[in-house]
Amino acid sequence: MLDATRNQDLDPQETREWLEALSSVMSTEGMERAHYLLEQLIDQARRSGANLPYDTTTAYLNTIPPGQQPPYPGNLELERRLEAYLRWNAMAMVVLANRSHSGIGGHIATYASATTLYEVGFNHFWHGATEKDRGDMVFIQGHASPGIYARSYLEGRFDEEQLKRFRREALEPGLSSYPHAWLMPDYWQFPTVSMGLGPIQAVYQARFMRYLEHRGLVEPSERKIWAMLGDGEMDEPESRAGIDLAAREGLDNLIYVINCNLQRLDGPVRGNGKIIQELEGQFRGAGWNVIKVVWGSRWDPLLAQDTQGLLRKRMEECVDGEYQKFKSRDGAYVREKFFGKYPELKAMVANMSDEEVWHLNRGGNDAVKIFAAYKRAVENADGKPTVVLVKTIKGYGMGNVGQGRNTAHQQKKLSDDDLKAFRDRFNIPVSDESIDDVPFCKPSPDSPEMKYLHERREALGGYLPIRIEDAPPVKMPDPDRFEVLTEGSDGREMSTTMTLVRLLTVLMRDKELSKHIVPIVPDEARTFGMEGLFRQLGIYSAVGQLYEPEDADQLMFYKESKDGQILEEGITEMGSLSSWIAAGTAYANHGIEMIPFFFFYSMFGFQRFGDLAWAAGDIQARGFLIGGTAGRTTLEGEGLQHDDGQSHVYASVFPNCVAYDPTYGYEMAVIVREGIRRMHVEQEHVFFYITAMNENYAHPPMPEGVEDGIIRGMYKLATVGRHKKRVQLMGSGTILREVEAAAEILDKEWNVAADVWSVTSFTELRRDGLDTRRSNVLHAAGKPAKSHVEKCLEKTTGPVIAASDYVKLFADQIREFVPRRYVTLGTDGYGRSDNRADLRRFFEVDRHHVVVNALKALADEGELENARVAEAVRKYGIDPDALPREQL
Ligand SMILES: Cc1ncc(C[n+]2csc(CCOP(=O)(O)OP(=O)(O)O)c2C)c(N)n1
Ligand SMILES: [Mg+2]
Repeated sequence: MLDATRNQDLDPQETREWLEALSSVMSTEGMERAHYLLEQLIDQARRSGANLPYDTTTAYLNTIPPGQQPPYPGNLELERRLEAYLRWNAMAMVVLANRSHSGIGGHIATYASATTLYEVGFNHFWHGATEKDRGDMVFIQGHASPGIYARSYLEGRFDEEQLKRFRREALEPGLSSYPHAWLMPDYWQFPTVSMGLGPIQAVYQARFMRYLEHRGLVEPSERKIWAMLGDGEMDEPESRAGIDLAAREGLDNLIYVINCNLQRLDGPVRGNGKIIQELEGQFRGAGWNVIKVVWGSRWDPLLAQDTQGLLRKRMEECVDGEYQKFKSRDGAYVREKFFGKYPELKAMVANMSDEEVWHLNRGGNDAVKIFAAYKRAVENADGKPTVVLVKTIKGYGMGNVGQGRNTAHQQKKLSDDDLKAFRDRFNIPVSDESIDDVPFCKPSPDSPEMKYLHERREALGGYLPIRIEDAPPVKMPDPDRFEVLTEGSDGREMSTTMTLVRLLTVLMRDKELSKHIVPIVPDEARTFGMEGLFRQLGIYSAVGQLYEPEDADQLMFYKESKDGQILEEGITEMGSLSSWIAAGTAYANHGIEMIPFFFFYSMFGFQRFGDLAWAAGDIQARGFLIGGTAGRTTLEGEGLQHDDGQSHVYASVFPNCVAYDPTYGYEMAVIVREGIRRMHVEQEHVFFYITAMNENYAHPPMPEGVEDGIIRGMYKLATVGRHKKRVQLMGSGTILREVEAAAEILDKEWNVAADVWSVTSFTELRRDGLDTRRSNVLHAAGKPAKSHVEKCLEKTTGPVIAASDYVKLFADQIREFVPRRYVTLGTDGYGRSDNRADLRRFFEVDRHHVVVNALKALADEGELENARVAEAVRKYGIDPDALPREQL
């Protein structure tokens, strides 16, 4: 508990003396000295045993006092006019879209609250892409996109027809609801609309820029990363997840601007508190520069008069719920409720009209205040990231239907009266007759406004947002680099993870290729046997290595260096994926193709970072995601929270994720080679998910002619036995080896022959099957095409049995394309800890269950007596009455 007397002044005379002393130091010796003295005083008190509660917040005032504000370099009058047009057009887009299709959605209130925040950025700070570099990276609040489109319209980048296709993009080109690089690849850079994914991505983009500089891959530059964020959005854990890293890494190229309009979707962000203060405390505590822009210039004279601190006290004691309500009412209300609480304050505004009281503006509606904050943020070079906390008004200018209303976020329709009020409020040249059409408006091309708009962007290097893809492709590595795997392991037992690490080690010797590679691990390198790379490649650290590592005398010591190549992220899969996204989009953001390999525990992959991976697909990140220790039964002894039997199912729903579950080293080699070719040579917009296991076994050399099948998803590995009865056995990942063993048993013990198929990707097989089917439907009169699965199986006989280390749904994906009886085995249910053999038996994917299911399929085909199946169940000691695994 805080001491109750803490904020009470027990001796005002003494207080004044101390404060005067401080003022005198500030004026004669400067701020630095004053700061030093204060630190000394606090230190002395602490050393004497005082328990001084640490306050991370400052007064509820602007961080930059009026005296320190730089002169405004722009033409405020022209900017104000331009803002009015932007506000109108952004609103018109949403209103028109919802008139033609009620329910199409869109947001007015977000941009209305943030217009000036964006305009000061566009007019004075945000650099476009030039010959020198690609300019600043600006993460735009997703719901503000109508305003950004409105600006592009004024700039001539979009015409009215395009604006009319806002949120209508399915059958003809239109404007996406939100920033989606996938849908507007020449325009949007960063998908942000899933709350919280923008802020974390921004941190890692800022860090990756430093990484590229330190590795000498790009020139050091003044480029900044700006993240425009919502105050409600900051509640997402991901929004704050990267802020400690940003401070630790000294990312003074990173600026967050948080639009504190005090509201989220349903209502106030912190009705009973103050979001600005809360965020200030958190960011200061994390080591950021915090710049608060709370009050607009119209408050300056009042604050200057506030010698007794009563106005400050009132500002401090009001909570956000009240501040919100003030702006949803009128000047008389503010006079009564805010100033009216204390007679002295009431007197302070006695000479002001209600109108003037109403126009006491917030920081976020004052370009001068915002400019001062942004300027300080970009000039800051003290090794700290900066957050600008700006107080704004949700639905500003929307009048009774929006401003400060709890319903503002969802407001999409305005009546004629509301439109007229909006028009009058911003002085838009639309007549009463035409107001019902909500026409888009722009000043004439030779007007001072339009000249100014273009001049400003020219001065800053060009229009934003813009996304450019012109990175040179990488050169395909020499084919013999892959021989390390295609020639087999010569009987040596190793895991597919080890095969991949071996391949990576060899690829790193290719000087040309290796500079593009970015290995990323979330504290998991030893798990995957990658510690050898620590020494070989070094772990990236912005400051190098300031200590002698404990294992310095070892061959594979823990080497950190400024030009280190490995990103050792610590235990953050979200952070690591953000790094992977930054690397995987370097082709667009830096003009250089990078090849990230992110190794993680597969269970903590898609299941944990699914939404961020969705954003990675949207942003068209390219690279390899490696799900290590994958499969429900390959990981011995770990259990429920670690055993992954579903990541491939998650991966299968990402439209541009190409996923493989290889078994043998040569399959791994072919897949990685294909990944490099498709993503980094052909520059397709796909990413690869490859599972890698930690079960050791020998890897055979690559058979002839299987490469195409490996890539397509299945190929014939072996034919076992010569009998009349025949089955087709499919397996993927480590379970393929159980399937191979089952084929031997079927041959030796049951006189059944089997063709064994290695399925490297059920998911790719399904895609091919669906494409084939669709094409046959649409070209019904032509010769029907066949899917790869059909082509593989058409010349074979016997029922088909598939087993994998994933839930049955994984193999079930191709059911439609299997021309005969199809039985799938998989690991449905929660994982548990045990050894591999027992786990496989438990989940009914071991060789004996494959045999029993094959026999049953033959029996169902009438080729075998059911009694023989029952005999097999007995023979292998399988309990016929055990509960289904998903019930255990
Ligand atoms: C992860 C996620 N959850 C929920 C939403 C739905 N949503 C969209 S906007 C919004 C409120 C945003 O509030 P805030 O961040 O304060 O933005 P602003 O007030 O500036 O509109 C919510 C809940 C979302 N887009 N993403
Ligand atoms: Mg908000």
